[in-house]
Amino acid sequence: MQAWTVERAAEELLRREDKRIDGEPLSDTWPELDLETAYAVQDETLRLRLARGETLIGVKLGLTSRAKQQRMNVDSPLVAWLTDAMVLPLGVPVPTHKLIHPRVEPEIAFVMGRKLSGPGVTAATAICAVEKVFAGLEVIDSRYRDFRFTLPDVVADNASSGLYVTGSVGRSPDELDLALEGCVLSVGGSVVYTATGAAVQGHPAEALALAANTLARRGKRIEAGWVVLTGGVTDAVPLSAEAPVSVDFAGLGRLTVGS
Ligand code: 0L1
Ligand code: MG
Repeated sequence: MQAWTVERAAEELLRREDKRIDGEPLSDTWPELDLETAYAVQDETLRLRLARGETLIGVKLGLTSRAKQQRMNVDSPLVAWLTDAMVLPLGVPVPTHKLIHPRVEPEIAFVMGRKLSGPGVTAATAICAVEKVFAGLEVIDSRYRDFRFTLPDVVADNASSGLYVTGSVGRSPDELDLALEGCVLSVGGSVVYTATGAAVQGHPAEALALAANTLARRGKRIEAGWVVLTGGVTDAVPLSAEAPVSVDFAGLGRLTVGS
């Protein structure tokens, strides 16, 4: 087998995504894959996405809650990219024929009023750059069989990006205590997980600060108008044809996705 390079790995991950096939984690045959190289693969997949006409519209954090870290057996958060092709319009069924093994997780989403550049960003400065907060549901998908991966694998795979939907009404961040924002995830009307926003790094604004500071190490920043998904508040649930998945947030409202 040919040796992996950043370019080959990026092409392979996008090939799996486009053909809707999963495969073994890169690290199985590329044990030298470290975090720096994995972010280079992620950036190369973004370059390829933009070259085929997608637009960069934001960032997503992954594995910012203990629930997600424990489930995926990975103990650090990560940052990845959002493009316009990942937007699922409100009320539109999830196009499962384009996904491999979709799972759904609740997210607290920010829309940025101002740009945010690290280093040295704190949660307090981060939240001042947020214009509106929205309820979100992310439909994650993985190009790795059974979602089996190491941290560098999932970084390279753009944090299992798939699709996401946000609610129609945004709230000002000063209207809410996001650490205490209650979140109930239900499948087919039955409650599966509950949490509050504090599950996300103690406060979703901490996750936003972490994204800005992590991006700064790579010479990048969060732009005004971007969407930031702060990471799954609870573990994800599989999306099945039988039962829609809903989230009820205390202040941000309700969202449902189904196929
Ligand atoms: O597949 C995964 O669960 C990794 C991405 C994590 C997404 C999140 O925590 O929001
Ligand atoms: Mg997520």
